[in-house]
Amino acid sequence: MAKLIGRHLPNIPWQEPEGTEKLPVWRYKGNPIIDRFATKNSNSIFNSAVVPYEDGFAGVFRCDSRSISMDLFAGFSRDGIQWDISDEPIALQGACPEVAKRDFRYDPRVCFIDDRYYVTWCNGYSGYPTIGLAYTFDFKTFYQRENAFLPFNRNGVLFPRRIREKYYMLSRPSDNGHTPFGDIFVSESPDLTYWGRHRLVMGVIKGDESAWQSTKIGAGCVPIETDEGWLLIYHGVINTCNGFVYRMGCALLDLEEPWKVKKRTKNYILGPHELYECVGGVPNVVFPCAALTDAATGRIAIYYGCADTVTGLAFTTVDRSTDAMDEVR
Ligand code: BMA
Repeated sequence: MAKLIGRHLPNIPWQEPEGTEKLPVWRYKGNPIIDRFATKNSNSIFNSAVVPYEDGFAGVFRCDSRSISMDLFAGFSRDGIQWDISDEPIALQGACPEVAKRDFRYDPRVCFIDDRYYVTWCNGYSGYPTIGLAYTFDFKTFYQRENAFLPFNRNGVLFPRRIREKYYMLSRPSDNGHTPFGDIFVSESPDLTYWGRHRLVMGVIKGDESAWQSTKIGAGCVPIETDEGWLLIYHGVINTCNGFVYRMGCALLDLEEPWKVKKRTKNYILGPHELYECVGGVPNVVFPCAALTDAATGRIAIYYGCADTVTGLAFTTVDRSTDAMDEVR
């Protein structure tokens, strides 16, 4: 039985699975929790990240506007389910003008390290996607730092603590379009500015052994520390006659050498089955970007984008997710 390491979160959003639930992950009955029009000018709100904050929760949300401009918006919630999201995008401060130029911003992740909340996202730099980085103490003022990597890159996800004195970030090198390939890498940094010692963590699985993850994969939620390893919830993609289909899987990474995969799900743990996951701006997408955890009970609440349109909530436990994994071949 794996154990979650970390804080107790007695107010974690939670519903027990019904007897009929067969998959290791089950949906919140009130899904979607965030509607596409939840802010004044939004066309869609999805692929967003939340964390515990004060006696409730805070988050950074991807809202695409009705002109289909992609940007990041801050929000707050008392219960993690009803969200109050700003109508104005986050104004990033403090970066050198070359980095601060706004191009496009999407798919945020939020990671608490030491004393502050770091935000990573896919940041357009002169038209090229790379990993943007900023931090905040209060979800009101955000300070931007240097982009983490050269283009082309997406799905930058920080580890929530230093490993052997170094920061670690997962990422998925890509191209400038709707990337038809992609594996997960990890990079190390002494200071969150200079990144190196890049290592392959895991790749797609070719053939039909685990075909849902045969085209590309990318890190999803901030890795969750357990006594058996880092639990990584990620997305996997298959290319079909009808385009890409995004599903959710999980893996267990070595605590000290996080490029070493101990186990990984052969079967997906959540796929686009409900109407709001199958129909929308981009059909057939579940895209995890954040997880809340409660070390006392082993509960995990996953926030995920649905069909690039709305935001969903789903649940698992540390036992159910680790039991769903197979040994790595
Ligand atoms: C990826 C990203 C995600 C999106 C997904 C499905 O490449 O752009 O933001 O959810 O495609 O469209």
